[in-house]
Amino acid sequence: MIDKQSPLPIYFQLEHFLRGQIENGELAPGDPLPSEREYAEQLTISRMTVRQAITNLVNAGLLVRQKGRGTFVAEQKLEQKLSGLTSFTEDMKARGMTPRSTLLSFEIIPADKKIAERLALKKHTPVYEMKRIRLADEVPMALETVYISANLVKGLTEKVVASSLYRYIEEELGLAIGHAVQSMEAAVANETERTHLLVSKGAPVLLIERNTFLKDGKPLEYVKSSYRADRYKFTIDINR
Ligand code: 16G
Repeated sequence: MIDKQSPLPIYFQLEHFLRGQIENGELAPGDPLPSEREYAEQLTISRMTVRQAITNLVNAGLLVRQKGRGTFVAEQKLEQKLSGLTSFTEDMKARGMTPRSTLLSFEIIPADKKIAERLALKKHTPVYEMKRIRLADEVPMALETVYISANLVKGLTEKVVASSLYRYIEEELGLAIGHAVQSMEAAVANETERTHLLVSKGAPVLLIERNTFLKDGKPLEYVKSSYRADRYKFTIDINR
């Protein structure tokens, strides 16, 4: 698998070989990688060269280094289309995964300036604030804070928000959810995100803000979420 006569650098050949093994499933998500020493001895190349190949694959998100444990094949990212206005529960069920939420807090607070603006309410109007960890097959995927007008969405309970908010809004309250405006930006996970998403220092997250409206144009929710960038990949269809 390594051709020392080739003009291609040796680290590049090894990187290409490992990439192939990951793509064809010979190395599966979660599998431990042999150590740098083993590769170096087996291929009679330097450990520096092995490290270069592995570092490139870590940087590309195909491998993960775990302190004191070694290097592993990364989990595949969940691919999420940004074309439909769906709920977390719907997204996970559509993938055959089991959604679950851990409710971190649930209270009624007076809307501050930003929340009031996003929900087209007067400042200090009561809004529900709920913080949830969203899990798929028991793996934490996102940390989410939802603000919703308490006068519009009545009767919310901890039980409701521990399952599906959209289902309650549509099926129990009969409100028609229309469209949303969403933004996304990259950030490094802060301490709260690291604790709840079980990621290490320096891990990347995708910060998403969603402002959802009912079909009649009334603002329904303002949501701030942090998605694990190591587990999520968003795709968009674009037309010319
Ligand atoms: C998604 C939405 C969030 C919505 C939630 C409802 C994004 C960025 N966020 O997580 O706005 O409140 O679904 O989910 O997509 P539920 O019906 O499962 O409670």
